Amino acid sequence: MEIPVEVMRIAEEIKTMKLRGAGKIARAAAKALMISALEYNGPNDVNSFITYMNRIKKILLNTRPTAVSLPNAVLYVTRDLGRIPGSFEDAKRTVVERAREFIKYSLEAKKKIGVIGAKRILDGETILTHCNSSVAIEILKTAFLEGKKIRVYATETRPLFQGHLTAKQLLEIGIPVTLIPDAAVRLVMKNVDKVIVGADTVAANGAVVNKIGTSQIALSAHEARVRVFVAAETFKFSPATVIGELVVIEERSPIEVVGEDFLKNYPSIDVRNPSFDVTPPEYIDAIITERGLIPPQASILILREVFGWTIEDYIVEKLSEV
Ligand code: RUB
Repeated sequence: MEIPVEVMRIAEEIKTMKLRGAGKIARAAAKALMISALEYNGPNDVNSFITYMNRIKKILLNTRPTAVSLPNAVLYVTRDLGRIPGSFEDAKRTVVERAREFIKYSLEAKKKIGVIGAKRILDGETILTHCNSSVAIEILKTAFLEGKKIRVYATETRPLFQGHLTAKQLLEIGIPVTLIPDAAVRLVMKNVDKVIVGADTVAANGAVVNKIGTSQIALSAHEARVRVFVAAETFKFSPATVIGELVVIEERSPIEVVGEDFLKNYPSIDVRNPSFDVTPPEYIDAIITERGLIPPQASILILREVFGWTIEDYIVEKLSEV
């Protein structure tokens, strides 16, 4: 059976970053699975349905490699399809229900993090943020709407300038914002009270993978004794890191860094474009999740809580499924 056009469009938009941000791509993947189940018109048996869903799972899992929110969403929606009692209609219905559940949970988690995170912001503070994290922005928005007079430094976030989006979104909310080049972070750090960033993946040891440049910002904050907060829903915690799997860092086209002409004119210059980096837990003061604020070292407890105490079995089983 053909993959629905809308599903292919969602996968393409994640790949080309028209849809971006770890939370948004997770919800988009859940939506794609829901559409796939709703539009399935192949043979009426569970096995054919599972084979079809597995094809879609693969397409979605191959869009972008770093944010664990995406595979976590896919596995949440499609877990144990073969073991659902009843007819294949029940399996279909379960996929649709779980996708809706995930999307709802994810949107509510963002709101909760906004409320929890805003408690850490004091009236008059200056916050620095990086890239374009909807969850970090939710915190800033909540604090602002609570009446706290805050200012924000937003880094432009080369090479794709997601910081421009952040600056525009903050402006819309009414928060005074100053856009700075990424390289200006250390210079302005003396005027910053807190750093708040999002996350694509949180590892079991509390290391945070986020947009390239985050670890330099954390280093600079550490030097200036400025506290660093990471806003991350629990579905951004990576179960596979519990058994030592490494997070794959996406490496994008060098064209995003220097443009096509430069690459053509200087073919022997090696240009690299790693999209994410890893901030060690020592440089993070707290991770703000919808379950509360935790020290990064407690990430393993979140993983145990969310994925169960038999997490190792869970991972081995899930990894072998895809
Ligand atoms: C986006 C990025 C964001 C996280 C968190 O990178 O690094 O900080 O995804 O976003 P990209 P959110 O632009 O490459 O997707 O808080 O919205 O989930």
